[in-house]
Amino acid sequence: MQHDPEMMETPGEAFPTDPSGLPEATGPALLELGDGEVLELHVGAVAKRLGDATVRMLGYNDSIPGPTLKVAQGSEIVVHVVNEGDLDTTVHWHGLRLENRYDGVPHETQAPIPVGGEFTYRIQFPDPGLYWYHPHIREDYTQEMGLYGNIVVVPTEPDYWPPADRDLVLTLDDILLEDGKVAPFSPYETTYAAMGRFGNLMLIGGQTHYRAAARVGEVLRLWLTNTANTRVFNVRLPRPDEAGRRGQRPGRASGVRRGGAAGPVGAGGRRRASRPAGRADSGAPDPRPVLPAGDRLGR
Ligand SMILES: [Cu+2]
Repeated sequence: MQHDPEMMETPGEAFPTDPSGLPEATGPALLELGDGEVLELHVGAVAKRLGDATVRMLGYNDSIPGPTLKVAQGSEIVVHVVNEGDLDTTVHWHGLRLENRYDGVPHETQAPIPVGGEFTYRIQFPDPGLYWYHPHIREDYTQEMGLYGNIVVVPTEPDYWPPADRDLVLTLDDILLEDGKVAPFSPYETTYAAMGRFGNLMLIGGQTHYRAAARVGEVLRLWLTNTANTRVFNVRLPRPDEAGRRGQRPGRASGVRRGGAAGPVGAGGRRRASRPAGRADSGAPDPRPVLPAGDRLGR
């Protein structure tokens, strides 16, 4: 039977835009989930600061991106989703091999979760790597509004990944702001063909000015998920001397060599990052910021 869920399920004249009184969006928590554990995942509206604007967006558990899930290969978790978003939703588990009935395809593998409704997923992780989750109804709107999160599946085999001191698990996104608001979407139909539109503000891990610091010689492994619904990103790490010129804390990353050529991040084992080139004060000791341990994904 032919159906057009986009046309039938979205109520109202326009999606709400007022952020007042909403919880402020947080950054993603890193949730380590053991075999059989239950994750409560709540879809709801949040207030998010983007540059000078505070806009109404949607978050999983009030965060943008949603929580980063860290699980072991071969494990299985239960995800209980409660939908208090703006419209029907499902959660699709991007790239995961799982039971079809939990794949989050509306009408095909499950009924949409109405606003005020809930659904329980049973998610398996047979393969190691980086995956992500997002809605599968009106993702032109709901994904742009912040509904996406990363999943890292840690391999059973200890040497499956090259060694790294730390992992940074990030999302790359863009969002279109006009007059201090997220540019509107039609509540009746997918507004942009091919499920997307270009934004004018770039978001790394949900932040407009993401920064990370690393010690000289430390190997950082970057996990990047493009959650933009149409943009392809040209990713580059700032050279240490560039970071210094801008008055930022130097961000030295593995794979960044003098001259700005970026090698494969995290591949090929340890490599010394270059020191700032040609700085008059090069005799000064390198700052060695204390790094948070919370985002370590090591086995
Ligand atoms: Cu997907």
